[in-house]
Amino acid sequence: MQKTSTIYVAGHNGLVGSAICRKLRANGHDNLLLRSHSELDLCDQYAVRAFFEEHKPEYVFIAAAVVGGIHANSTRPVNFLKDNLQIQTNIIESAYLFKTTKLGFLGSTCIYPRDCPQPIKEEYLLSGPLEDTNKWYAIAKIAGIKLCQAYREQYNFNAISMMPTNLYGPGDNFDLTSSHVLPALLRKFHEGKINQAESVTIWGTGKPMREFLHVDDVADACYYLMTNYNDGDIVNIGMGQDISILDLALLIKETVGYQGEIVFDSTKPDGTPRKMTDVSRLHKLGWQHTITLEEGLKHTYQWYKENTD
Ligand code: GFB
Repeated sequence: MQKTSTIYVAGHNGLVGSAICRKLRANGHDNLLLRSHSELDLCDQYAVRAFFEEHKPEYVFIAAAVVGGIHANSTRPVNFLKDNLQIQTNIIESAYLFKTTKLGFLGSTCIYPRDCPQPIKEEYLLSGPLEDTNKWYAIAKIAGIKLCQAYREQYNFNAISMMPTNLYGPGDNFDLTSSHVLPALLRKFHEGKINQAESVTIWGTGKPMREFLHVDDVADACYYLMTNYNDGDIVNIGMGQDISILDLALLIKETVGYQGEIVFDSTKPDGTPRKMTDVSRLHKLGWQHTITLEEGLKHTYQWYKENTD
């Protein structure tokens, strides 16, 4: 990617897209092509095609997707499956048709089977049944990977697929019904502290294990792969360390300075028991994370206090 290359970041207002834009700008790439949802509906095939025909971006990051936590995933199956299939298919097809040099597709580690061995190697894809609470999203993302691979195989189109683990950071969604666990708990403990609540409720048993990578590390890895990797095989983006939801809650409680109790809502699902990436492929390619969970949490909590009511 040259400094003057036209780079389209689909989803630039989202958590990952905005971090990718920060990374690109920090590295001197100022020729960014950005469209908000109201300016370009990515589910509209004709609008996407017209946009690509007019602007012919040389590089494309697909960070646009319908995303959400365990509750949103289970309650909006059509959006998680249909909208994501449309968004990614429209962009990949148009990028190929209008001669984009290289495309980077962002997936998720929920593509892997629910009960696969840990840490999760890239080759475990499609080796077993998916987790029920995120199967719609997972199927859409698997289709996106396969479409990138199909365009590479049939037309030699340089599309790569990157699979970030659970991520968090500034610009995250803090809505308690649709968010992921980390922003939800930051908000719950913060509000518990402000309101001097006796307890804060966390969903499920607290036993599931998750891996959390700061979004600035994710953006750095995506940039690294876009500039250094040209293969059809998927690449995990993670730190290779996980933590139980209860330990995460305790860490957030301490970061926020909340003094009350933690209680569990066992009517809410746990989801996948464990999801930790094997990052040896990424490490071999030359990239490692730099932001620890403790540092990232402090930074994100600071951002939350400065940017939300
Ligand atoms: O982050 P999360 O919503 O999604 O939930 P997944 C992770 C774990 O945290 C689950 C528990 O065991 C939740 O029950 N949890 C505890 C909470 N308290 C809360 C809370 O207040 N809010 C939320 N949201 N969870 C997502 C997938 O799975 O991971 C997506 O649904 C995507 O498709 C994403 O792949 C990365 O980690 O279970």
